[in-house]
Amino acid sequence: MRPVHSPLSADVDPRLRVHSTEPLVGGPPLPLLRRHFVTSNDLFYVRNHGPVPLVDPAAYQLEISGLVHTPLRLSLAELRDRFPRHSVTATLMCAGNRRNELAQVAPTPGEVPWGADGIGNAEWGGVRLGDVLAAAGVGDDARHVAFGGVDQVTRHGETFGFGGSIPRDKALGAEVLLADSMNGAPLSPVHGYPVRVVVPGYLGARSVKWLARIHAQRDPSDNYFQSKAYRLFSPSVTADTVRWEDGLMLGENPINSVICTPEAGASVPAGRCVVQGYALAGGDRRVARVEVSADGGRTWSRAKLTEGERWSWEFWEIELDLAPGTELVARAWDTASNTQPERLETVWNFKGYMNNAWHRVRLDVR
Ligand SMILES: Nc1nc2c(c(=O)[nH]1)N[C@H]1C(S)=C(S)[C@@H](COP(=O)(O)O)O[C@H]1N2
Ligand SMILES: [Mo]
Repeated sequence: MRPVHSPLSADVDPRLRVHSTEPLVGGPPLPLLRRHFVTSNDLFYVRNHGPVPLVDPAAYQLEISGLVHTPLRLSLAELRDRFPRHSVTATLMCAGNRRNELAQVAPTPGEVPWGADGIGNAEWGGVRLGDVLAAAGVGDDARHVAFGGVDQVTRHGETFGFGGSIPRDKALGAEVLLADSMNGAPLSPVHGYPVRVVVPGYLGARSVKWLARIHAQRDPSDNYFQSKAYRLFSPSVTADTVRWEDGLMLGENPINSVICTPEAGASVPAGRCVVQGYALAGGDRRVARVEVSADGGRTWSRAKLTEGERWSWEFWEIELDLAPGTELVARAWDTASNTQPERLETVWNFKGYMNNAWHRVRLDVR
């Protein structure tokens, strides 16, 4: 399968805020994102690391190898015919979501300046990874399942594929799909056509697009995007002092919440105001509570959770009295009683991952 690359940046919806064109990276304005519980395909954030590969569906082959009893090579038709179809409504979020707030502490040079727009919720259709792994027969010694994409990425003068792995137990979960459809339509080229992995509850980087290979193995992936990038370093580490092996391997998302409307800097009249946002829990946890403050975090009120699903974000809403000088703040708890840290300083890291500090929005209240 030789990838053919094409710049598809011109095809993206003009409402997306494009953070980078090559590779294509962009997300929607927050009020638009918060309008529909299921994000439309044209507003779903895009995070690529290299050129978009155009895969010929007739030539497509998915290889399943490694610590399996029966290695498999499946065409698109075989993948669809051999395994039952399932669908899961699930939220994907980039580990870099909310990175731009971290610049208030210190810059994160060379990283995509995501607002809170690196997230989307879609109904994914396809087959269960667990069913495909069962057909191949995963050996007992396989503790991790690794994925490789068709796309080629260049970093530090070297060109290699994008990849990552998840633990075996997660890979066998019914919620993990090899998806070929997104909200009822075939995956578009930028979102991974013809097949991508969807790993609900984990950082978006594990939901490998343009999937070419599945490899059962003893250890986690040694792909650059798991062994070096997408690792969490202490706030004291910088690009100059980094020892990559010290980074924590990212996996499940932390509990997070974001205010979407009103948007930061919006002019709003003093008095009653409806505040809306999203919250997301990681792993198999759910959002248990969202609180919002209209006075910078001194007093809090509990927001109403208006819409949610097992593997999706939770939409929340609250009506608050706004006075001049209002700073709105949001924080959430998950079902394991984890909550968000107050200060950006405690979560800052030089790669800018997993910012889940209290979300603050300053308004112009008149
Ligand atoms: N093959 C491949 N898969 C990939 C990526 C990539 O660059 N190449 N980016 C990852 C990252 S970091 C994220 S956040 C999600 C984004 O998926 P989306 O662009 O469909 O929103 O895809 C992941 N899968
Ligand atoms: Mo990401």
